[in-house]
Amino acid sequence: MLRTRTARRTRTLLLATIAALVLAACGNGADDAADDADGDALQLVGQDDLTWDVEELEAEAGTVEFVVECENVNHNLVIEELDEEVLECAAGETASGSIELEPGDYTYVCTIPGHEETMRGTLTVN
Ligand SMILES: [Cu+2]
Repeated sequence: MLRTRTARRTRTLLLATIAALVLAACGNGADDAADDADGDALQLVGQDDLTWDVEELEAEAGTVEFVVECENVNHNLVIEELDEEVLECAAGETASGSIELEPGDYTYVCTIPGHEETMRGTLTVN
């Protein structure tokens, strides 16, 4: 009798554990999806010394999303080859924007006068 109850309790515990694991796995899956959404965005910092913190980026073809944090100076982000501005960001703020890109090599540049020479990076789209 006691043994049966213990066995039942063990089985219940086991089922609860499995259910918890499954839920946790699903939960993680959702988190991963959210992370991927964020992870897909290319993160850059427009620095006060008029450089990007990252000068080489890679992305998958399609909608490419950028998130740019500006330190204490305004910047913008233009895909030079397409002469298309993806975003502008004000000093102290973070801006995001996206652009459709086919596979190829692109240059991302801040076109604010005086920035263009030093704020250049290479984006490889696969
Ligand atoms: Cu700039």
